[in-house]
Amino acid sequence: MKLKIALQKNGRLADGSTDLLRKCGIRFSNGYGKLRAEAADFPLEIFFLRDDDIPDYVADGVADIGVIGENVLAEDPKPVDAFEKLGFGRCRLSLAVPKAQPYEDISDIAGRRIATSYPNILRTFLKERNVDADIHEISGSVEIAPSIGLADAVCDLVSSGSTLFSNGLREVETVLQSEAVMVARRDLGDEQRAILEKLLFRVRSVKAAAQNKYILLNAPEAKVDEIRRLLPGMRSPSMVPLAEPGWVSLHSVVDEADFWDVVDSLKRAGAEGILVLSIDQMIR
Ligand code: PRT
Ligand code: ZN
Repeated sequence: MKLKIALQKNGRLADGSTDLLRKCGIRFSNGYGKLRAEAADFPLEIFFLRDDDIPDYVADGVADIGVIGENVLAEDPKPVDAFEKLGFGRCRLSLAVPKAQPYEDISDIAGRRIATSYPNILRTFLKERNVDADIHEISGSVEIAPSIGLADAVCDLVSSGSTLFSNGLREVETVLQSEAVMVARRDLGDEQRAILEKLLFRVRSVKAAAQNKYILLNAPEAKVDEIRRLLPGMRSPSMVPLAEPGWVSLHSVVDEADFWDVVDSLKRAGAEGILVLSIDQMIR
């Protein structure tokens, strides 16, 4: 018995998805043009598909689980369970208008033509704000619609913002935040569920590791109490005596989000020789 997972073949979620499996210790080959692979050391069969097709494949049970952008499901809901955010493929669906066009608030969009590939999400967003606008659904290159006279505004996915910027557009509203999410079919059998639990345990260890750094530092014994208070650690920091009398080395784990602040306070408290390392997996 194998668990079948559907991943995007090419595109913005492809590398994140295969990297995640590899960090989970799952090896497989996904050479050019390959549509199917079997993992060498985990009961997993991998399908490489277009992202838009993945929700249907999972809903129909052709695949048991899949990785897609939350935006895809929000636009076109399917009977699948989205159960685990994966921390990559982050983007937002935003409204943008030409730079020179005045914009105070959403009421300025009323009566305008908005080009988008996300008509359902946009319609709901506008309705909730009692704004009536003309939604033009187009399937690609949404950002050029205003400059060719097709629309007065766009509603499109944004990550760095450089596409909007180079098309003379400015972001004025965030309609939806999105990231890659794992989805599953609703009628998974017990055996598949057991494999999924095993996979999820690894996925969560990889995610936790990405959110943390391993930190090592040297400190005079007299400063240890003060420095310990700055280091949360999983339980408490490890402490190893240095060859030089009166000095110790402290090891701990810090949150990736504020490790620069922690490093600054550690230096002020007398820490020296600070090393910060990435963590591959973190088992809680
Ligand atoms: O062939 P297939 O159908 O599988 O791929 P696709 O072309 O439909 O999808 P793809 O690979 O473009 O996007 C897949 C998923 O990646 C999306 O559904 C989102 O969940 C996620 N994602 C994350 C993004 C972006 N970031 C993103 N930046 N999807 C699209 N973009 C577009 C954006 O609209 C802009 O046009 O990328 C362009 C560059 O963005 P900036 O802001 O960095 O300039
Ligand atoms: Zn697609």
